[in-house]
Amino acid sequence: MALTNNKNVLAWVDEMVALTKPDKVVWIDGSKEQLDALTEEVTSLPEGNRDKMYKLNPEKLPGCLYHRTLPNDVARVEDRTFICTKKKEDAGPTNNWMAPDEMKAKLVPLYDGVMKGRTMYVIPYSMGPIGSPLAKVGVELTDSIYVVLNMNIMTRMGKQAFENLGDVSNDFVRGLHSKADVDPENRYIVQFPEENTIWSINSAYGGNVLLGKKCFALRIASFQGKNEGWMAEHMLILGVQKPSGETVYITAAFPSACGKTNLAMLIPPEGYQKAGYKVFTVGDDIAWMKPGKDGRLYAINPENGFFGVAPGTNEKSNPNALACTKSGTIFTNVALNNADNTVWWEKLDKNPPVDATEWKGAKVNGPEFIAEVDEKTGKNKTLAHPNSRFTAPAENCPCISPEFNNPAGVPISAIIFGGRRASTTPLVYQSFDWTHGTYMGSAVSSETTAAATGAVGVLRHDPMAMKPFIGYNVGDYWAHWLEMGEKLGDKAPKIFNVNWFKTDDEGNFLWPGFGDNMRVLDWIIKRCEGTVDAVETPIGYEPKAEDINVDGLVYEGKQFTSDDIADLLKLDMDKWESEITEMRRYYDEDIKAKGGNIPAALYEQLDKLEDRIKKAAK
Ligand code: OXD
Ligand code: MN
Repeated sequence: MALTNNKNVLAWVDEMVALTKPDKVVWIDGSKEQLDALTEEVTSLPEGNRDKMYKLNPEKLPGCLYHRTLPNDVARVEDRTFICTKKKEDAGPTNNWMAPDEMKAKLVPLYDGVMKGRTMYVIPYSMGPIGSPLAKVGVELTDSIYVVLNMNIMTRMGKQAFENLGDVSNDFVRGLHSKADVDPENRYIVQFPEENTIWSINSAYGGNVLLGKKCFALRIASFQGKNEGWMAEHMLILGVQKPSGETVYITAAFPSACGKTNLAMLIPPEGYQKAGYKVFTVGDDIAWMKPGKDGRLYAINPENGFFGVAPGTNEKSNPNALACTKSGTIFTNVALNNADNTVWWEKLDKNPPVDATEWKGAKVNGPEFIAEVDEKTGKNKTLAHPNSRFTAPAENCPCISPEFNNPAGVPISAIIFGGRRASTTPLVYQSFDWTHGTYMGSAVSSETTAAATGAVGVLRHDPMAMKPFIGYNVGDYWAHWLEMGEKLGDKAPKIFNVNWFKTDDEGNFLWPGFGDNMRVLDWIIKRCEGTVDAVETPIGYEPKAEDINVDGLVYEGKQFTSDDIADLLKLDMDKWESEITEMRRYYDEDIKAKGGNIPAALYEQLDKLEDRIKKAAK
């Protein structure tokens, strides 16, 4: 039975039903009975069925499910992701583009009758707390129970989502997903920002099919934010509660594999804990931010769960994330420990299960399998896929913020950018102002590592960590950042850049990272409060070495000193000259020459930075 009287929703569902021709249409109300029945259905599928999910050990992992996707369907597919605006220039140089009509002409035949013999699930969901002025409604149509069960964790799903919409509004995002034949040749993840519409076909893997996440909350929402005066960003949100009881909120944008979930769930070093500091998680991946009545920038996490990378998550690296996965979690493409029907992934612990099923479904002797070398890649085999995931409810998180469901969001004091840089970029520095901070965001780049194929140490530009997620022209996106700064004026958050990944000549990390990043957050908070000085350098404000607290910081068996901090802050002007040359090339060749409207203010920032660096290099 339809769960809304909203005519726009009903008309669109009818239209999509006519196109995809399902045998049955089921509206997802979000009730426990309905979700339990779907769980029974999908776990009762016969062995070998592509859609099958498995129940895990009910004592050790209550309410947890396991699923594996096809080996050709294990990650987001940026080369098959499109922004379809009427004009090509509106998609800009960082997106694949096709005209909406042309794309629909291609996709309509793929969707025509694709749900024959299947059920269409109509999923109403809210991105953001129900009733929040910052929240938005989406409806996803899908033929996958896996999607329904994941959306239940990642969003506020069910009929209450329609409360925000009412009977006449047309302000909802229309998402159509079909796993179709999971044919990689015909896999498309398509955003039509001008129509609030997403079409995804031929994938059954999380990032491509949970349409509330990257497709809506970043690509479509960034476009909406530009038009409506707010920001959708690839940022974690955390709160640092100080001994006084006051909490300072910070967002941070890092490219993938740079530790966003770890920072969001940071456990402060003992000294900080004893002094009364606590870190609370509001979000680990996406922030929607809008100026509040008091003129400050407020953020909500539009999601309701964490879609995290499993390998590398362990009791030491992120005990809070691990705790999130202990109940009500869906695991995708990790390995199974058949001895007790639990899960395993690389670096969970040092004991791979002996009786294991690797992520593709083969029964193996875990330790022996890992020791084997893959002839093609020369790498050790892994039991879990490197991009295997957990989908865990936010409410499981031991350090979830008490403000997580606050409809007003949390006021942001600082925005941090960062990437993985072996050299050049210091541990932390602050922008001179918002415009300079916007330039810093546009210059975010991260080095490829030995773990990935291709050359090592190659810079990959990822402005604001949003390269795959900006739903319009990157130049207009930067202009929007500048406009937001003007609107916020002196209430704007302060902007910082961090680099946890500086190495010595042998490639050893110079900074311990993880919980000790609290020491850098401490300085950032003091800068926001105006209680600590800084050194003015050509690239921005740096801490005085002695202002980064190293009490009790023992790294690699040795007490960390202010001299070690000084090393992490040292600027090599030759390297910065190369950095500037590369940034100018990036702006000119990768962005401007390809139709990116770079704001003059950013070119000015680049010129001024170059001047300062050249003077300092003399
Ligand atoms: C990502 C993710 O790819 O969050 O950024 O899954
Ligand atoms: Mn992400």
